[in-house]
Amino acid sequence: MLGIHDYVSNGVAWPFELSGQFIPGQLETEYFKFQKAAQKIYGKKISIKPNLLSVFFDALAFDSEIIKQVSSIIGPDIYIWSSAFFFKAPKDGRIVSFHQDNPYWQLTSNEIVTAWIALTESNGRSGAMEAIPGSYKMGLIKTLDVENPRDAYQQGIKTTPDHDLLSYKNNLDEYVQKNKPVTINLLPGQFSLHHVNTVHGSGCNASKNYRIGFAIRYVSSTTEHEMESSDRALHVCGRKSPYFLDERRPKRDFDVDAITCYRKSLQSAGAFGDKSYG
Ligand SMILES: O=C(O)CCC(=O)C(=O)O
Repeated sequence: MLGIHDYVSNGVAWPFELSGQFIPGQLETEYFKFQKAAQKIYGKKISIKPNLLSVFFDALAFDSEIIKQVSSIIGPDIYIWSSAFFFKAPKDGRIVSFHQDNPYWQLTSNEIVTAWIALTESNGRSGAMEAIPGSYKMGLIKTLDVENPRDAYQQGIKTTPDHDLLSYKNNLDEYVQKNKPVTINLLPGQFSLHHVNTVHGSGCNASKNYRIGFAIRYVSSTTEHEMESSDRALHVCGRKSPYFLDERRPKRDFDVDAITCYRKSLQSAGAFGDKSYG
């Protein structure tokens, strides 16, 4: 456990509790309900930006406890740049290799924090996220094995082995051997926070249960993408940015406006070419 007071030295903190409006046992059920509807409408599961299509996941992304913690880190002017489900089935051999986020995301600021919400229990056995405290202070430690991840995502390129949920190698094995990661144990309804340059990853799920996380990427209004002249993001609070075209909050699950907005958002940098994480 590393509290919010230690975030500045560690670049990672947990556990935090969602506000009382969510029943922890309901989160996993809502995930499967969402994916059943996605399967009907799109013919596949959806990983990226599900909060643009679902009233429940929209409410999670705007949870008052998360926004309180996020604004204490990046200030009052906030957008959601991206979000994703990270899904591991029981006895799932897939991993997320250790990495820093910004080599993949190519954003211009450091005012970027992820809230990772546990929809199920996440622990050492089920393939919880692990992170190296203090690693964010190193800046970018290594580059990726592709020159331009924005292009590579759009072309659907993957250079990692099949069992890695990430698409590209960040080559941090040596750093991880020298700097021990800590395990972020979370119960359903708890969340962790990590900085965009914190080294993190996760192992396989050796348990009999699902391990499902919903990761939301909050950025300050002054953040931009290095390669794009404009981008799409969802305004949360505070000052707006002329750089971001507005995404919209869904009024009902998969309603016509939400589906139209989602189609446009699949072209945004934070959609990673509609990548799947599970
Ligand atoms: O869910 C995981 O195992 C990894 C998540 C992750 O890499 C992230 O949220 O940045």
